Amino acid sequence: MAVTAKPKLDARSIRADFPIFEQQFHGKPLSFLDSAASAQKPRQVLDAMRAFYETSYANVHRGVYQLAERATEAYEGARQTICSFVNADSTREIIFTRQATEALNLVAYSWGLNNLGPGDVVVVTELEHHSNFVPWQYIAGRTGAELRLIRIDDAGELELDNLDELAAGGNIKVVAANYVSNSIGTVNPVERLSAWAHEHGAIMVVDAAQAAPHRPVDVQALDCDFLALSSHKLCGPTGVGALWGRRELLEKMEPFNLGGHMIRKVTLERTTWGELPYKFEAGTGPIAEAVGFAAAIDYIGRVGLEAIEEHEQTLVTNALERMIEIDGIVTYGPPPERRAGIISFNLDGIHPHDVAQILDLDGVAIRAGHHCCQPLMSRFNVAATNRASFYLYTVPEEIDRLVEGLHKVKRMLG
Ligand code: 7TS
Repeated sequence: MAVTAKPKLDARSIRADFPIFEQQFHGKPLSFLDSAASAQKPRQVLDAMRAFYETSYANVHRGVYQLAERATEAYEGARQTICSFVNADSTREIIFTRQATEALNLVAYSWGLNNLGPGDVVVVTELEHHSNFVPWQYIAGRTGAELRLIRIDDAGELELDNLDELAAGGNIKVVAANYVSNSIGTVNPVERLSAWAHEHGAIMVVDAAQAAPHRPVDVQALDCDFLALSSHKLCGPTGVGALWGRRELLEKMEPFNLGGHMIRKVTLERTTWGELPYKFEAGTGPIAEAVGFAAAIDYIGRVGLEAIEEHEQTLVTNALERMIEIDGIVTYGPPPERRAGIISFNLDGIHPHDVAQILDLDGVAIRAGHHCCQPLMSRFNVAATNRASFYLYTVPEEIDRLVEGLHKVKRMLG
C-alpha cells in the first residue's frame, strides 16, 4: 500500500519572510500569538502590492489606455485566484468586499430583506462572531422573522442532536454558521449543516473568515450558498475580502451599495443594474488590496493549507498539554483534533487584560477580550477570555514563552 507522507512546513524559514519579526518589543523578540485577530504579512505580499503601485496602477474597468488595461487584468486576475481558492464555478460569483463583515452584511441585507418575513426562521450558532450574528439578528428584527440558536456543549461543539426540534413550528430560511470559531477554534461540521439547511429549503451561509487561513475551503464540497472571506486573516492586506455566492441567488438579489460601476443604465426615471459581479461592487474597489489578497493566497498555497493545518495541530496539542498543568487554568474548546490553532483560556481570579499585559512585557502578544463573540462568552459565563492563536510562522519556542509567561503571571498575581 502506498504511504503518502504528510506535508510538512518549516516555520523557521517561513518566519524569515515576515519583516515584522525583525523587531523587538520590550527588548524581546516578538512572539505574535494573535493571528486570529489578523495575520502578519510576508514580503511577497508587500512586494506584490508595491510592484503593482509602481508599475501597473490605474483605476479599473474604465480606461481605454494600456495602463488601465494592465490594472484591470491584475484586478480580475486576483478575482480568478480567489475563485480557484474556494473552488467556485465562475468569477462572476466572486464579489470583492471590504472584509468578511461586509460580505455577510451584503447577504443579510440583499437576500434577507426580500426573502424573510413573519413565520420565517433564521438559525445561527452560539459560536458566531458578531459579524455573522448581528446582521441576522437585525434583519430578522426588521422583517419579523425569528432568530433561533444552535447551542453548544461544554466543550464548545455544536449540539446537533436536537436540530429537528429547533426547526419545529417555523419556516427555516437561513442557516448561518462559521466554519472555524475565531474564539475557541472549533471546526464546525458545515457540510452537515448545509445538508440540513437544504432539507428545509433554507440557504446556507458560511463565515469562512477564520477557516480559510488554516484549511482548504471548497464551496462545492461544503455545498453552501454563500461564503465570506477576509484577506487580512490569511496574510493579505486589510480593506479587502470576498463573498462567494451561488449565481442563481446573486442574479435575483437587489444590489447592496449603490453608485458608480454597478449600473447598466441610469436615466432620470430609473436605473438598471450591471452584470455580476459588478452589480454588487459600487464605487472604486480595493484594487491594490485585491492584488495583495491574491499574492497572499498564492503564498499560503505554496506552503500548503494541509501543511499549515498539520503544523497548527502539533502546536495546539503541545500547548494544551502544557497549559492544562497550570494550576487554576480553564481552557475552552474541543480536543486538538477538532480545533484550529486557537486556545482560549482563563486563569482563576486574574483578569484577562492583566494576563495579556504581563505577557506583553516579555514580548508575547495575545488577545484578551470577548473576541466579538459575546453570546459565546455568556454561554461560558465569562466577560472575556485570553486567546493565544497560532499560524504558519509560529515556532515551538513561542509556546515555551507563553507557558513560562503564564507561570510568571501566576507567581505575580495568583
Ligand atoms: N468571522 C470570523 C469567524 C472572524 O474571525 C472574524 C474576525 C470576522 C468574521 C470578521 O472579520 P473582518 O475581517 O470582517 O473584521 N475575527 C477577529 C478576531 O477574532 N479578532 O479580531 C478579529
